[in-house]
Amino acid sequence: MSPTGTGVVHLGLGAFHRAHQAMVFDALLRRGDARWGITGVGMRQPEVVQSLRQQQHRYSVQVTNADGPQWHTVAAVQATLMASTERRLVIQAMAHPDCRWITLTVTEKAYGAELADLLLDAFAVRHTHHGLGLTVASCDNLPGNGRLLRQWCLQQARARSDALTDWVARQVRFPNSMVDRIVPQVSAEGVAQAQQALGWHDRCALVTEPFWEWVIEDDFADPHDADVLRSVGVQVVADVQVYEEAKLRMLNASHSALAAAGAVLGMATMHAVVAMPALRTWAHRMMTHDIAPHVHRADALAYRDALLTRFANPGLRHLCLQICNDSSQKIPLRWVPSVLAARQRQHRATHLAFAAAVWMRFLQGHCEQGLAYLWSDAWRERLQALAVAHGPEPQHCVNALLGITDIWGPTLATDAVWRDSVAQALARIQRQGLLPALQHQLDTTQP
Ligand code: CS2
Repeated sequence: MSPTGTGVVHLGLGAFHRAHQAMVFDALLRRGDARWGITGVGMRQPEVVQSLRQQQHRYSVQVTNADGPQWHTVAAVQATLMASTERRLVIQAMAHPDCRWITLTVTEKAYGAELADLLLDAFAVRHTHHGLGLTVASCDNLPGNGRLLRQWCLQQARARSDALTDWVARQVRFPNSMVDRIVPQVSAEGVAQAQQALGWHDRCALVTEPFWEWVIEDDFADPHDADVLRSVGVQVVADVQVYEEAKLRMLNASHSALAAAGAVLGMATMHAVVAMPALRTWAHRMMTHDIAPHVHRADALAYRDALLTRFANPGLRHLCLQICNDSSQKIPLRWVPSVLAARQRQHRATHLAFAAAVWMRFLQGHCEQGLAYLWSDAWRERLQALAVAHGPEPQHCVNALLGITDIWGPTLATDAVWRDSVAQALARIQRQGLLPALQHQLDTTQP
């Protein structure tokens, strides 16, 4: 199959893309608009690309809710490539005149010169061969994701030539966007359910929730795309900042806090964690008192309630350890802005301080029953070594870990109120266990 000639090239072929944007583009293709077929590019893990190729790129998505599952077969992915071994073909696909959109879900940590260089190799071919502009939509959980990617691309372009820099600045649009849908990694259980329901062995079968949201800035190479996307439920808006801020600081922040607590308690899934009243109440109060007052989304409290209901979806089996992956990259975006906003107003942010303490306990790498767990994070070894070395001395542990300015920024390590709140919470967690420490926290804070 030709790897070129699809309207969309997507970088980062994880579960999220396949149960989110790929389904949006699938809806457009079903209406007969052939421009939205996808060449899906795996960035690192070849397994998903190999599996998709074996099943002619079709896969099923189970949308699970209280009334039982609904099954969808997605046919939008029409070709696949591996960036690590087929770079030339990836560039060819992105440079092809039929390619109108590049979408990205490459995770927070991938934003940098290497990613920009890959895009620029394709932009350079476009610039010299046909000059057709395109839309590059970053869909990663980063504030100002499109703007950030544009900055990286322009910076790398300047090192190449003024003409290319001008072309990128004029012809490539980088809308900011906020994407939301809970999509756990493929699991053996999901694959077995698909086999039972659909009668074929779909090794790429996914499970997701009914809710999905894609809010994207109205800034496209082809301005008609705004109405096309709206027609299938995408929200095209002048400014995504309010949505993206609430999503990162409420959904992702409470997700990370609950997931770390779940791991420490030896619980596997998010659904089990929010089924525990104390943990649910903690997340509720964290959002009510420490986060919502500093976000600009008008319906922040209704949003909070909807999030807790979504986390409780029993069909999702979203693993706590999956959410704990890359926490060193996530915390600066998910927790720190709320802590800073709260501290600026002399608010203690006790529930976020408790979250920071839970994360420090999480870093020790074993649950309260003594079983070791593993998670992936470029800084895991360094963080775990610090957490273990200072384990018996909570105050030292907090000083060492809060001192990492790449995570917490320059001011929090010297904020005595914040530091003491975290240290007190960590000391209590270590002395009494997480749930008794949390109960104490709930008994001594405002409902
Ligand atoms: C989660 C997100 O894994 C994580 O860190 O918080 O993937 C979350 O499920 C999505 O952002 C929901 O849209």
